[in-house]
Amino acid sequence: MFCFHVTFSECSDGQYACANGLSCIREDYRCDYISDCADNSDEVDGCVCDLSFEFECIAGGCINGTWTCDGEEDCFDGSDEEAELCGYTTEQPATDVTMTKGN
Ligand SMILES: [Ca+2]
Ligand SMILES: [Ca+2]
Repeated sequence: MFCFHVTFSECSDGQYACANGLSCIREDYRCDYISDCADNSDEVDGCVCDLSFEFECIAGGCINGTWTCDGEEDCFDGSDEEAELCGYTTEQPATDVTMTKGN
């Protein structure tokens, strides 16, 4: 028996109701590193990171530990690419590198 506090009345058994109440996703889509709810609640609610190989995003949610500082924001809040975490210099964003050659 499912006894969740489901606010989205049309979610069926085996589905997870996103915290914003706007959508239902498959239960097994929770904590799979991919944000399926618009509010990312499926990656935060009840997800427990195994820090031996996962990184816990500041806003919640887990990603593969090897995904930190790889130039792509994998956390919903982008905290896996925080300059402080990765040691980037703030003056030189990694995404906007200009190739300047002397004439
Ligand atoms: Ca997901
Ligand atoms: Ca990343």
